[in-house]
Amino acid sequence: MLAVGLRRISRFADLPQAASVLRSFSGAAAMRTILSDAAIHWGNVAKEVADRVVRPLSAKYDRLQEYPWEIQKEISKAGLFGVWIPKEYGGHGAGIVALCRVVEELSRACGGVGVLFAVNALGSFPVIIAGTEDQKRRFLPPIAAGEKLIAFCLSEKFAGSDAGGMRTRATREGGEGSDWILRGEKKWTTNGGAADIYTVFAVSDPESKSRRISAFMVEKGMPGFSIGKVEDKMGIRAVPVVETHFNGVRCGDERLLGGKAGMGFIHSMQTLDWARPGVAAQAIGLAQGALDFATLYATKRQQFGAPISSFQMIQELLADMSAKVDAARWLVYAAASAVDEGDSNVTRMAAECKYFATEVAMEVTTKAVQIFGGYGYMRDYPIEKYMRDAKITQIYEGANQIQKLVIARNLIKEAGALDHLMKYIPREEQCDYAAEAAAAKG
Ligand code: COS
Repeated sequence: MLAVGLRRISRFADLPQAASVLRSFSGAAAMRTILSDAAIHWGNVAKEVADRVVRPLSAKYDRLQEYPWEIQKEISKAGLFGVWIPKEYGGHGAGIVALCRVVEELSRACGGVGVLFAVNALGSFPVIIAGTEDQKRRFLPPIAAGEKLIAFCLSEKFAGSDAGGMRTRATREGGEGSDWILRGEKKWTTNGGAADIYTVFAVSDPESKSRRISAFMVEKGMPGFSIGKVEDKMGIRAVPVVETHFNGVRCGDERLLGGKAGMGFIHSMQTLDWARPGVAAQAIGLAQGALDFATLYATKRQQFGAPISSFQMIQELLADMSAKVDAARWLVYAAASAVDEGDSNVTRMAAECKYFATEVAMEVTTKAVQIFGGYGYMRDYPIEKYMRDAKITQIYEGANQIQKLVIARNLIKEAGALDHLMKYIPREEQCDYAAEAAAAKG
């Protein structure tokens, strides 16, 4: 199934404008062969914005913990908010691999900005996946143009990994056919406050086992909607993470995602399948960014009369970091491509790349701090921020323990395809003398 994805991305083999950005990766030539034209183009645009605007402002917004509107405007001006949105709704229709390239390049300069961007994909995926035509026409074009930002409201204080355990309710209080009234609160709404649109999941049928949840499109300014606690975070400090409150928010059926109640949980899971490669891309951007600094620093830092890059223990660290970043990167592109192709094993691949790349990011950014030694621990050096930003990637959009559960569940589901191998596994038979004796006795 992965083969389908790889075939698709290799269609774009002839890429004259293949970019300077790719030169900075090992495997640049392979990337030119494998990535689509669009993915290369948008990755380059993102790299230019990241180097010109994001990197110089990264420490400032990390300290301030404020939304960096000056960066958002540049990302918007560059057309990046339209990358994943289909052309018919104002976007570039460049797909998930291109989205991942953008997230990777932004995150290489600042993990907070990487998610500030990527969270708009997370919020808008439910509309792309399941929205009615009217909802797509209404909500997607302003997001693609960077005029409106969107957030995704799934988690709650008591429903994190157990997303289905949410308590926010959507009730037709006036009976069948009346408007829905949303009551409840959501936790860890990334982009909350900055965003204009909120994709909100709520229990619409508490009696149902599998069709309990529906999604609603809520907008800033609607009566009953408010922002609660604004979190003070370890990392990704450029983007707000808040509690969102829904105290009697009235939604007509035109705000019910897809116009049909009960499909919300399934749509949230499909959304996460599409979005997890984006978190993984944030992770590889962070890992690559930290590796860039660690490599440079190792060649400049002198100890015992020589650059520390000449010491084998430092080389061992760098080699390990480099190999893992490359392995993670190709897995992310493969998973993103599987989403673009609608491959049937998308759920497993998305979880695998999210799990693997984010573990790599944590390891690589921690090792980068080690290479910087005492300086690496200090906030006026750029490296400790990578480690702080990396930590959240192991947690959000499904903790890595959940990713492993999803991987194993799906692997087991796919086991039927391996039945033809059964003939190579010896069949053991055990003599049952007791049964034989009983039968002989008659
Ligand atoms: N695509 C489509 N449908 C899916 C799906 C997917 N990837 N995963 C599950 N479903 C469907 C199932 O088929 C099932 O449908 P039916 O009821 O029609 O049979 C339904 O959803 C429930 O699935 P399941 O029984 O697997 O749900 P669980 O409650 O066991 O939860 C996990 C599954 C744990 C995987 C899910 O709750 C999860 O991903 N949690 C993490 C949430 C998360 O990532 N939060 C972060 C939010 S963004 S910051």
